[in-house]
Amino acid sequence: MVRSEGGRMELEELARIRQVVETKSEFLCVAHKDADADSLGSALAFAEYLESLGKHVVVAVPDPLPQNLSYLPGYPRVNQFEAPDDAVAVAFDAGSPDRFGSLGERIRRAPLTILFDHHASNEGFGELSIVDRDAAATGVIIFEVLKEWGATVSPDAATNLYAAIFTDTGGFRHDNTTAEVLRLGAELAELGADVVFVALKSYKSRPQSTLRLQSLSASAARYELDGRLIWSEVTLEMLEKAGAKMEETEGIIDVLQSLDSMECALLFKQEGPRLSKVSVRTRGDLAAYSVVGDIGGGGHFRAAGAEVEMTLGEVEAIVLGKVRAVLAGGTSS
Ligand SMILES: [Mn+2]
Repeated sequence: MVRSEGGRMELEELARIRQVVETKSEFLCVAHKDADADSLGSALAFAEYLESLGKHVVVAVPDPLPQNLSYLPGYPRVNQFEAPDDAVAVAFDAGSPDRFGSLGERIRRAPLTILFDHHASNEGFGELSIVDRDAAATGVIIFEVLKEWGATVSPDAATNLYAAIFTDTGGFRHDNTTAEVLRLGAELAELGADVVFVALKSYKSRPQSTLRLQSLSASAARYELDGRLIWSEVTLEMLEKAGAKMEETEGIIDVLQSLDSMECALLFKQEGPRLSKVSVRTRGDLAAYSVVGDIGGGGHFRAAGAEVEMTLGEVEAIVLGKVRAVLAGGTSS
């Protein structure tokens, strides 16, 4: 069931969205910057539904194209055609237009924006939105919306939605893995989602450069406060040494957060001389989004991130200073 934060049905808002879907003919479905399977899988599944109603749909992702998601059904269509100016923008899986990178401005210019999201830090943008902070993935919301509308979910759409839910739960391992989520996974499998293929492509298809980068970064990890804080970095030098691209950093934070004693895991990435990123994972009382809120980041309770125009050293000083103070202060048990 589609619901708001308090569990109340969001059916009125959904009816307004339904009316837009029925009356408009041009749509632009947009995944966020550094698109993940939740964002792009949701966009592709929703686009397929719109097309089944005879709509003209463009699916777009801000540059660079996420090659690691090329296994998602419908991927070759991404960024193929320019959407007309009057297209309704449908944004997936992010809390602010800024998260849509080079397409953020395009979304702002659209005559109407519909947003589907599950981020705790959602700013509430878009004229129409379904934001369910309790949903494990945006893919959960899209699947529930499609069911509410009586849509036929094809095997391709099921694979896209399964990939969305599977990866946003860390392969059904994170705290957001509930009985409901597992049931949705089973339903999607019954609808023809290729669950083995999704697992293979998500977690068992890494090139050697990715493993080399992972080991460089993991061996550079620092352990503080009796292992309650673990952090590392990916520098431009490491990327060169491993022969890897920045998009290959994805699994490193999972290595860091596998530490038994960790309450906060941080990975700092040097994207340029004055452009850096930080990924945050937490266990215990510490909210991941609170770690990066001061520097314009956001996310969920257990996972968050930020991109900032700072040197690696600058962002490390700010974020580490904050986390050390919070953990040492005993706010986190
Ligand atoms: Mn998501």
